[in-house]
Amino acid sequence: MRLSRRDVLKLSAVLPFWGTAQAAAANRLTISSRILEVKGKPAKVFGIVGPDGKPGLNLVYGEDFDVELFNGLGEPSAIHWHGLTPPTLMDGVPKLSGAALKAGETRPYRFANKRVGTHWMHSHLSLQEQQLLAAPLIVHETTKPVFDEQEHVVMLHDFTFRDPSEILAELRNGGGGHAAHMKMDGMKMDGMAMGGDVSFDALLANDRTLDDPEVLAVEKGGALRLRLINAAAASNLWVDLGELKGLVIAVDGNAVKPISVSRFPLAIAQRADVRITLPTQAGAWPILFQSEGAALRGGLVLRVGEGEVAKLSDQGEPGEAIGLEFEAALRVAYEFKKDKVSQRENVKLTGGDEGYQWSFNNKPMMHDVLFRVKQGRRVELTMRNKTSMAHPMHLHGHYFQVTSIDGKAFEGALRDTILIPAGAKVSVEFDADNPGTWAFHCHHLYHMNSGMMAAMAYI
Ligand SMILES: [Cu+2]
Repeated sequence: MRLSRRDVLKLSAVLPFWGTAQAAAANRLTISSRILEVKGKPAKVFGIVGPDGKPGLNLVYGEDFDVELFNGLGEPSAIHWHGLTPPTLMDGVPKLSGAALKAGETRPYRFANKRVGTHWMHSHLSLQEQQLLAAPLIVHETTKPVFDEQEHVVMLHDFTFRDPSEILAELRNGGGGHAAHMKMDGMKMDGMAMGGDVSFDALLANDRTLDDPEVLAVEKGGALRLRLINAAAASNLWVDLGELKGLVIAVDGNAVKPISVSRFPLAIAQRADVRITLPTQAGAWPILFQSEGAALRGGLVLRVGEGEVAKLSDQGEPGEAIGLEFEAALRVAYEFKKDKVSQRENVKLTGGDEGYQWSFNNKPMMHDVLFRVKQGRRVELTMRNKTSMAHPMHLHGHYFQVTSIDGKAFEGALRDTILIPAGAKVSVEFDADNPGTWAFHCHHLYHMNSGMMAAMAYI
């Protein structure tokens, strides 16, 4: 006999040995710390372990999001389900969606999940994300793959041996990479240092550095779907497929018209699904992730048969500044029916000069309401970047369509995170269909913790 959850609830009320009146959640996730060896040195980092003992969670479309989250750290934490559109109280942002989880606390998260695709989960508290407090969150379209293809998730992190609070303090005191960036900007060195203002010790792909990379065995002539997640705290990346070609079939979990690529950008917090058809001869093909504006790179190796894996350096040519050319080439996968825009909002991305103070419309924000929307409206949000750095902007609880870049309208991708390069103007549209108060912020961790953390409320 198969019991529904309601049956179990009823039964548990009459069967005292079940111990609790609540049905057990389908999935238990544990926030824990672990020791990771990076470049021969041990480092204490965090992680989120799923029901199968592996990082994160796999769901199938149609299945409820049903999680019991246990905080196994000796400090508070809060986990946001990046890419899902839960009710506001399940969104995992302290101050906006309830309190953080205390050390040792267990909390249920239950809601009807309406999203499919490559997503992730990460801490939304203090600087924990820099300490690798993140994991994949994959919602498969179907129980069995529709295509005959191998699937592999690649989680990317920028890693530092330093205490992130020290890095933030240094940035605020006018030091670190940011100082160099500001200086170069003053000297009008175009195209330089548009990206990273924090320097890192390693760029990890599934916790491995490029000098000791993950080697993925793939079939001769087979099809591979890479689910790439840029979980870096402060590094926009270039994905380089080298000699291989791939089709980007989804961004931020949402299908796009397949677009052929060998190199494309993946901003902080964004995801991309890339379908690669492998060569028919034995060999080894590195997939590289190059930091924007820095030499540091990471990667993994696809290996067919007995292909020899060459030694790779984790230093490459510094990645050029990421623009919006790739974004402008993306198209929503299907005829997208939408209402006429009934509300327009304009947000200027500002600050970053004195004392690393970032802001929206010249006001530093930490959970402050930046704008309000009315339920049922189609909202156009236009972001203008008045700063000298790029900002990956993320709106919680909704997904949006990219509809205009620098004044040029198009039917772009559906996303939850969009990179706004320095000087750029980008419009997105979304339906105000999920009442609550939602985080709207820059996903660069140090910008977010220095004034670029606002909220969108409902009227
Ligand atoms: Cu930013």
